[in-house]
This record gives sequence, structure tokens and C-alpha cells, in this order.
Amino acid sequence: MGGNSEKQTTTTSHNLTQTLYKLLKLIDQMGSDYELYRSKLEEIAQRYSQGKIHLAVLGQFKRGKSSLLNALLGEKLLPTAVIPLTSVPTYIRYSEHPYVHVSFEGNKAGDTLSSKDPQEIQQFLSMYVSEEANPNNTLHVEGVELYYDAEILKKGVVLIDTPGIGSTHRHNTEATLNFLPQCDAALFLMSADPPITEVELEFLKQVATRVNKIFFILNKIDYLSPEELEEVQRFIMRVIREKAGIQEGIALYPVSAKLGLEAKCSHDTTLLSQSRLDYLEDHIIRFMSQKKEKILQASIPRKSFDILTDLEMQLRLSLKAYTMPQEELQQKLMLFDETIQQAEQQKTFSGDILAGERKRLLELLEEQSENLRQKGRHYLESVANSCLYEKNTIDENAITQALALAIPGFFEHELGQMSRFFDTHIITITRKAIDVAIQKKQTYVSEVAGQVTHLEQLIAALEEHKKHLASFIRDSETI
Ligand SMILES: Nc1nc2c(ncn2[C@@H]2O[C@H](COP(=O)(O)OP(=O)(O)OP(=O)(O)O)[C@@H](O)[C@H]2O)c(=O)[nH]1
Ligand SMILES: [Mg+2]
Repeated sequence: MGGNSEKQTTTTSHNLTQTLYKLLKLIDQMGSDYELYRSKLEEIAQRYSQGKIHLAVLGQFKRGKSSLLNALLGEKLLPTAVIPLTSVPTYIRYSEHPYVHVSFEGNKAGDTLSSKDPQEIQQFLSMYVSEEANPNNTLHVEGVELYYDAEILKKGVVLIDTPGIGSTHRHNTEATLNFLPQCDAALFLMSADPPITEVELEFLKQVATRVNKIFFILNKIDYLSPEELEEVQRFIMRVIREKAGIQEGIALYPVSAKLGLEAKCSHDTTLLSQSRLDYLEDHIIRFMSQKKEKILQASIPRKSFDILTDLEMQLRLSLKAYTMPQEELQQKLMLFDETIQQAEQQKTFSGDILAGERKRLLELLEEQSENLRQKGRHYLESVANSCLYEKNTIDENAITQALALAIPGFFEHELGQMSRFFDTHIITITRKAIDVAIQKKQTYVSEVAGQVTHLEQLIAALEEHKKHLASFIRDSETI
């Protein structure tokens, strides 16, 4: 049984890696407009191949999220306080040699501290992740990473401290909601003061739709007597089931982060077991070594699916932008064809089309007038000469009469010829202008049609990949 299930996990893992790889290649074809989706998917694919799971501590402000992480890490590293504090998510990853790296939006160079001293690390972190020093992230911090040596981090777990929700600092709630898509599993922190609020419940519902595995934690149990603890636990479990609608896989872990940290720092095993931190920690570590791959196999397709849904929407918007003008263009083209037909019938054309040819026509007219002038002079000279020589007379009256007789016939003939010349010429240049316009429009239409087909093919391919990812999501076991 165990062997079969292991084999199945390996096959799923191979198939999922292949699917993600193919998807990245597909997005590569889409160009720089879709770079954001590519980088998100690449980050997910990379995390999957490295087996890194994102385990975030989530909850209302002041429930003791940063304190619990300190207790798990065994040192007071993350800043904690009685007022709303954490304003930027902090990623905690494994490294034998501790250091902190802060990156900023834009081109600003990052800030790094290499130190083994917990106090120094805490002071450095305070400058960037605390509401007091960096309110509403005015320092434009993009990411904070703490590299540390702790048992839990060695299992490929990336712990994440998040800003608390529901405080008067709305941006902290927003920062955490925006962060949810990056979260594979969560430690959902509550405490007894008060047990669970409306805001917390709404937040929990959102977390449950996004995150595949939730560990429910009741912190600050040092405030409670054993009877009170029992009562609070029963109350919270009921609310989770009845009000949040979560039925499966619920376990509530009571803990005192405060006592846990104290116990670890003073190596007091009695206090440690009293804090119940050891139980929680063992459980998370055991769970991660047994089920990490399964959580990732459920979480990664889900996150990729969400990215593809956003990407598909973007592609559909671009498609709409192309098809709308195409319809308009087809209509315009039809109108244009009609206009050409009318123009052909009338053999007269709009001033617009001829605007470019006007200068050439004027030159042609000048040329034709000069020809006519010369031709007229020669003809009239020949009429006068024939009077002089043939009739052998220099009778001025006779010459004038001969010229008067010849002039109307000559001009009638020449003007007729000239008018035919201009008619043919105008038709030729207009046809040329129309042909160029038609050609231009048709090239554009076929370019747009090409883009539309390309986008339609991309959307169809995306839909196929989404079906594939949906089958991974369906096949993933309840964890
Ligand atoms: N008595 C008691 N106090 C605790 C415990 N855990 C945390 N606290 C106190 O609760 C207060 C809030 O702790 P934080 O760790 O800063 O809480 P947080 O959830 O990170 O707060 P935000 O970052 O503002 O959301 C601090 O004063 C802690 O000392 C606990 O187990 N017992
Ligand atoms: Mg905090």
C-alpha cells in the first residue's frame, strides 16, 4: 500500500512538473505583456521543484504571531509589541549562517545584515517590518528574508510572519490578504482574549478558500486555568465548524508562545512542556516530513490554476480589443467598396482622393496648354500662309476671314481631344489611389485576423492546461 502510494506521488510530481514546464513555454510565446504571469508561475514551479512549502502565521493583530515564530525559532528575532506592529511579511528560510536581506521596489539596492546576535537581528528587522518605523510601507520594502538555523526550517519549510488583520491600520489587513495566494499552509492563530471575533471569522473563511492545510492554534493559554482552557477550546471548535463551515481536518493546538520562548531560552524542559510548544513543534515537523509533498501537490496546481484564470481573462480582453475594430473595419470596408462602385459609375471622385494628384494635374494642364498654344500658332500660320501663297494675295480682309473660319473648327477638335486625355488620366490615377487604399486595408485586416487566430489558439491551449490542473486538484487527497 505504502509503496503504491509513494509511486503515485512520484508520478503525480513528475506529471505536475511537466505540466508547469509546458505552461511556462506557452506563456513564453505570449511576449513581454504577459511577463508578470510568467514570473509568478516560474516562482511556483521553482518552489515545487525545490520542495519549499510556504507556511504562514495568520491571524488578527496582537494574537502573538511574531511571538510564536520566535518561540519556534528559539530566539527573540522578530519584533513584537503590545501595539499593532508587523507591517510587512517576513520570509524565514533555512541557512547555517544567519543573515537578513531586505529588497526594495524599483532599482534601489537591498540592505543586508549578517549577524548571529538575536538583538542585532531584531533591531535591523524593526527598521523595515514594523508599523512604527515603516508605516504603510513608506520605505517601499518589496521583501524581507531572514535566514536562520532552526530544526523546523531544515524540512524545506519557509515560515512567514504576516501583518495582523483587523487593526485600525487597514493597509496591514490588505497586505495580508494580498499575500494569501502565496501561502500553501497556515498556522491560524487565535487567543482567549477574546476567543474569536467576527472579523477573524470572515478572515478564516477567506483563508480556507485559498489554503490547503490550516493548523488552528490557540495562543496565550498561560492566561487560562485548565477549566477555562477546556471551555474556550470547545467554543472555538464549535465556531469553526458551525460559523466558518469547516468540517474536516480540524485540530486545535493550545500553546503559550511566551512561556515556550522563555523555556527554550532558559533550557527549562518542564516549562517547555507546560507551554505545549514542544507538542505543536513536533507535530508540525512530523507532519511536514510526511505530508509536505502532498500539500504541495494540492496547493501548486491550485495556485497555477488561479494564475491561468487571471491570464485567460487578460487574453480575452486583448481578443475583444482586436475583434471589435475588426467588425467595425469590415463595415467600413463594405461602405468603401460601395463608394468605389458609385465613383466608377460617375467617373468623378472625391477631392480627398485627388488631393495628392492635384499638383501633378496642374503641371499636366500647363503642358497641354503650351502644346495647344504651339499647335494653334502653327495651324493659324499655315492658314495665313496658304492665303498668301495659294491665293497669291495680301488682302488683309481675306486672311482675317480665312482665320475666322478656321478657328472654331480647330479649337472644337483640339478641346475634344484634350478632354478625352484628361478623362482617361483622371480615371487611371484614381484607380491607382483606390488600389493602394484597398491593399493597405486588406493587409491590416489579415494582420488583425492573424492576431485573433493566435489569441484564440492561446486561449484554447490555456483551457486545456486548466483542465489538466483541475484534474490534479481533484486527485489531491484531503490532508
Ligand atoms: N501572556 C502572553 N502574552 C503573549 C503571548 N504571546 C504573545 N504575547 C504578547 O502579545 C502581544 C502581541 O504579540 P505579537 O507577537 O507582537 O503579536 P502579533 O500577532 O505579531 O501582532 P501584530 O504583528 O501587530 O499583528 C505582545 O505583548 C506579546 O508579548 C503568550 O503566549 N502569552
Ligand atoms: Mg507581528
